Amino acid sequence: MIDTLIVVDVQNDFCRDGALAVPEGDQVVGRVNALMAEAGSLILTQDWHPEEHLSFASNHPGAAAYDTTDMPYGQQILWPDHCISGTRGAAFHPDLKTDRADLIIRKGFRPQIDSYSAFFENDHKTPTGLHGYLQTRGLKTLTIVGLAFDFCVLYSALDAAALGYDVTVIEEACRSIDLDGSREAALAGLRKSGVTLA
Ligand code: VGL
Ligand code: ZN
Repeated sequence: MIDTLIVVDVQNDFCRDGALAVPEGDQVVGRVNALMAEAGSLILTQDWHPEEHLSFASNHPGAAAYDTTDMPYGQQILWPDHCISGTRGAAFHPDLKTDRADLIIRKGFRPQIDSYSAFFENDHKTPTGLHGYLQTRGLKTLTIVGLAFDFCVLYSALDAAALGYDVTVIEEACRSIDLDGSREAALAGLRKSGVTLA
């Protein structure tokens, strides 16, 4: 039995043929559906960017995808255009059983700042509202799964642990982008922060 399940960004653009396809991204869908069926509370996140979002390489003249740039809040990887609000790429994977979700939280909608974590934008200060929601519902034990393990799942889990939640990540229900060893770094970071890897 899972107390509160947070399903991160299982969206078309992170799956096969998507704009920012995570290798084997679709393969989590079956596993995630099974976990959702046994969750007490269910929250989904959705990466949700305007076209002019500054995490897109296309909005930085001369830049290529996967370059990095300095933003006021720190270093930012520049991504291919992805999860543009309202497009098919931003929609959940068609086989994901979303109907039981209590809450869908969208993130990354401010043009000037990216948001990997479900809790805070990449300045680590601007809240998404999820912490307030969980607090007011008294939900303290979180299981996090989804895409991508080494970005949005990672930062969500680190923030949750820092906020005092009891956090488990089920790695087999996640897949990584794995940019320059980011998967290994994510595993190490999660272990160090007291997140349970199941
Ligand atoms: C993500 C890169 C850019 C993710 C979102 O969901 O992990 N990664 N936007
Ligand atoms: Zn994004």
